[in-house]
Amino acid sequence: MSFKRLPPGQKLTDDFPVLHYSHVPKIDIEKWQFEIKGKVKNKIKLSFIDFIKLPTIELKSDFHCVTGWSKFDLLWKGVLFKDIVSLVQPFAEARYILISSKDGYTTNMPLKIAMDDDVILAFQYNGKPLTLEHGYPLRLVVPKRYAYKSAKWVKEIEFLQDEQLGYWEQRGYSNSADPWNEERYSWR
Ligand SMILES: Nc1nc2c(c(=O)[nH]1)N[C@H]1C(S)=C(S)[C@@H](COP(=O)(O)O)O[C@H]1N2
Ligand SMILES: [Mo]
Repeated sequence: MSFKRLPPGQKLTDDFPVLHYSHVPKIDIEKWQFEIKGKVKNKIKLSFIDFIKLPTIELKSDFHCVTGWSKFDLLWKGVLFKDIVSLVQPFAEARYILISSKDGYTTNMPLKIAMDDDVILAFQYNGKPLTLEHGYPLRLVVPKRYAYKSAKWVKEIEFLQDEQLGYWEQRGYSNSADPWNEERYSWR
């Protein structure tokens, strides 16, 4: 059976819609910090200048919002999440992550999912810095999950032994969120 690039129930769009649960936060790039905390050997706090000194890559991936739109071939530049993981060295009991954003949004996933080789902390889209509405200065991109896992305005990632649910995961959206299996709601 061939792999269907467009997941079931999704419609392809050419533009790049902007979607978030609340407001676009104010960002002061001078004061901005990215923090990794919790069950890791090397906790880190990086300014934006230091973050972009990490080894970066460019990659293309698709994007699938649970409300039904998908977009193909988004070009991101940033740091692979698994490179961050090598840097912070999680303890063996760290099995989950909780991502927190400047607008108060949170989302979560098993560390294993975030270790996939297409999961990136992106600071550029299509060769330009992220726009504020798409998550400036830094967003997570998790192409194989519905886009509510792709947190914008990321400021903190906590490594956890026990799972903690994020904003939509607490409100009836699927925790696993696999688009090809149409895991949209937690009561399915
Ligand atoms: N911080 C934050 N990240 C977020 C959201 C949000 O409300 N706040 N919404 C999510 C949802 S549901 C979607 S579809 C995508 C939309 O990303 P975009 O606005 O760049 O298209 O952001 C995700 N990341
Ligand atoms: Mo979404």
